[in-house]
Amino acid sequence: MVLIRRFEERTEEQYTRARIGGYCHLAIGEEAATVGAVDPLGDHDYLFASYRDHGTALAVGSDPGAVMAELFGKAAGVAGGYGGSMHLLDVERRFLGGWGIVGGQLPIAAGAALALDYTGSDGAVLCQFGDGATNTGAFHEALNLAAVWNLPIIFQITNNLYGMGTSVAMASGETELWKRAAAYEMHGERVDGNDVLAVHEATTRLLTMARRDRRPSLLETCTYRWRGHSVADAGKVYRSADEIAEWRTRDPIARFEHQAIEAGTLDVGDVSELRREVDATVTEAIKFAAAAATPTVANLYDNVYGDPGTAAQFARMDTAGPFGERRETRGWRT
Ligand SMILES: Cc1ncc(C[n+]2csc(CCOP(=O)(O)OP(=O)(O)O)c2C)c(N)n1
Ligand SMILES: [Mg+2]
Repeated sequence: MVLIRRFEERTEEQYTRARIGGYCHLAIGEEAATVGAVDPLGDHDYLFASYRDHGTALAVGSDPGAVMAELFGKAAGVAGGYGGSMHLLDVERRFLGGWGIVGGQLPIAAGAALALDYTGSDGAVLCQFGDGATNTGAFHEALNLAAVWNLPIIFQITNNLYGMGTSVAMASGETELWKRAAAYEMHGERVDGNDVLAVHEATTRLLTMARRDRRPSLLETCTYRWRGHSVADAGKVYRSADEIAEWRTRDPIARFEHQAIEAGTLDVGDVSELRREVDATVTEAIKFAAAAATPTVANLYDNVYGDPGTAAQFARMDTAGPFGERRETRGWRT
């Protein structure tokens, strides 16, 4: 959680230095909802996330340097520099993305769960998404399929109370989002998403339900994003300063730090040492990303088309004209 927090703070700073292009969504304040759910995953389980995915990649163990390099659009990034902030990926760790379309990952995650079932794997799928995604058709289609096919999947709503600038109260007929599971006779529950131990306990239990009992579930983790929706939004127009201040008093990291010190698992010295290590790791990640090479245009269509013939066709493409080969375009006009 400390790594995610520091990584996000430094990412914000790097964005303002124009080292990161495109969209950039920070998850400061949501660390416990991410870590508490990702940590219980085992060697055969798969993970999906929304575009607010930096913390998810770090939680699954992706190299911070490769994650930062992806944000910088560099070839050494986790998606070769092709994906950027919203499309982080670590297939080796079974993290199948970062998805930019709201709700887009849900049917794909259900498909992955079907594949696990079909191949007789004992793995399960954890699919994370925002409260806004629960009002898309894909949410209902995916939950319905998961229910009728008994798929081994946990649908995790990271309820941070807002879509871009629209509150859950304004957008949802039922604001207790976990109750939507009832429409599919699926197990649903809500936990405090700023309590890492509560999220961990619920996810561990629901993973067992998915793997052993072949029962899908809907887990709502309630949290708050401290920053705006993206770096282009200050996040202060549609919510009050009091609300933001109130949620900041429920800092998930400070809370766990307190719990761990009380329990004698950590002492104050351990915490400062951890923070020092994390600072160094993130500084190193930025240095690595800044020095890394950019991808070449010639490789732009690698990994896009399965047919090697298509890739060869694009390799011959005139870079000045986006659609079609130079030879063909000239022939067209005469
Ligand atoms: C299908 C679709 N519609 C609209 C958008 C634009 N959009 C990007 S993020 C977002 C809000 C989503 O909110 P939520 O699911 O709560 O996730 P959060 O940003 O809070 O993590 C919207 C509407 C999109 N990316 N995809
Ligand atoms: Mg939201």
